[in-house]
Amino acid sequence: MSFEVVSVIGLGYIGLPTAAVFAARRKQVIGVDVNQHAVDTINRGEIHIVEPELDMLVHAAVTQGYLRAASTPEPADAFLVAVPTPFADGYKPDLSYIEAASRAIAPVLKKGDLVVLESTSPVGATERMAAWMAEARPDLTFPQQAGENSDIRIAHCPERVLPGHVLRELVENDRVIGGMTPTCSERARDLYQCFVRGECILTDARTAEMCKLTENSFRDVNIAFANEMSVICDKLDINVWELIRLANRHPRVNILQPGPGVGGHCIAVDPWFIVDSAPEQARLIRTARHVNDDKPRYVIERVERAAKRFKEPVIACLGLAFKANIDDLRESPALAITRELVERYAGQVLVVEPNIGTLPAALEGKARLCELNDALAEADVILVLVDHEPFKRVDPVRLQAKVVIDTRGLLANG
Ligand code: SAJ
Repeated sequence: MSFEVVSVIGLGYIGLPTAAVFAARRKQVIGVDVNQHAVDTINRGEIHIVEPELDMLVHAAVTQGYLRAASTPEPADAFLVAVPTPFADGYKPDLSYIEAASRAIAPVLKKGDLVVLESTSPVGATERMAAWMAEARPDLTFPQQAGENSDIRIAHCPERVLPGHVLRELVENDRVIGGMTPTCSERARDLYQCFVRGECILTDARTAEMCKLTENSFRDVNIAFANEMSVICDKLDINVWELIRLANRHPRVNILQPGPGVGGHCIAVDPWFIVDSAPEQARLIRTARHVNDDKPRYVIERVERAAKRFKEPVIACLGLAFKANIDDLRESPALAITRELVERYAGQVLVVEPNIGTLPAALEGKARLCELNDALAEADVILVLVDHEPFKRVDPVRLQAKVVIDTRGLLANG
């Protein structure tokens, strides 16, 4: 049975591009979001998030009649759940969005439907999603009750796309698909193969959940290693960037880059889901989180030490985004550091962020958003927080009389 109508629940950074890609393959797509503003924006053929080329794709999908947004679920042949999974107090995973989505989908489910959880989730979340739906629909059977004969097929297929490259990676990346039964996996593969050019690899739901958490934890642990090396090198007066370049000449060494901390909504969150599931065993993963979370404090202390030599130091923060060449400030260590600095150096902080037009509310009236040239001319301390392209072209002559604290190895890279 083919999938004529596909519904995507949650139209954020993952759900909207996924909905648009299905629509581009001429599926009838119903996008569902509780945010009425997002629904209205999409139905006008516009978008409410920033991702290269997404605006054109959504505009085409809506005007050609393949994509439509709604605020409550409607019947479909496949449902993809792409809602947030943040952590609550004590780094506990918060599954309330998945629960709400499951209960909202349940009334429109019919025999033969497929439900796929795409949200990054702790191990066991797919089974819980199935349980919530089964509770609401005792007239249908689910894999936990009827195995291969179930009316509803359920799988986990975590997204793995890199913000800024979502549309290319959605199509090209391999997908790990974990069904609650082998038939569930195969149904989900049939769905994804309509746009995925990478390989679709089948496994079970728990392994697929853990696979996504493992990928992001692997990256977090490796960034923590780089961050720890940078602190050790500062103490021993060694240029960490040169050190890493040299060590990476070894054929089996590939150290990542230190920075001001780890931002975004994935790498700094997902490892906690493993820690929560296995608190006694996940020692390295927990420590890596602490090492990375501690880096902003370390950067602030360095700035304070450097600023002491000036009576009224002017500090230029280069970059606010959570990584290079994007405008996304969410969970950004650069923003957290700048916020802290404006509290300590009121009226003396300049911000250069080429990807935004106005300062975020937390900095409004407390710092001045300015051009790179002006900041370089006025500041005593230059603090590089993000490796945006324009910062790489700064003439070293302009930095000669300045104190430079370069958390990304752009200017001090030598
Ligand atoms: N960072 C460093 N040093 C590095 C690499 C990154 O400090 O060498 C920092 C970045 O500056 C940023 C943070 O880490 O603050 C995260 O950036 P990122 O580029 O590593 O990852 P995200 O959060 O944009 O996307 C990740 C990706 N996961 C992996 O690469 C394993 C992406 O494929 C996932 O789909 C995404 O998380 C997600 O949604 O889970």
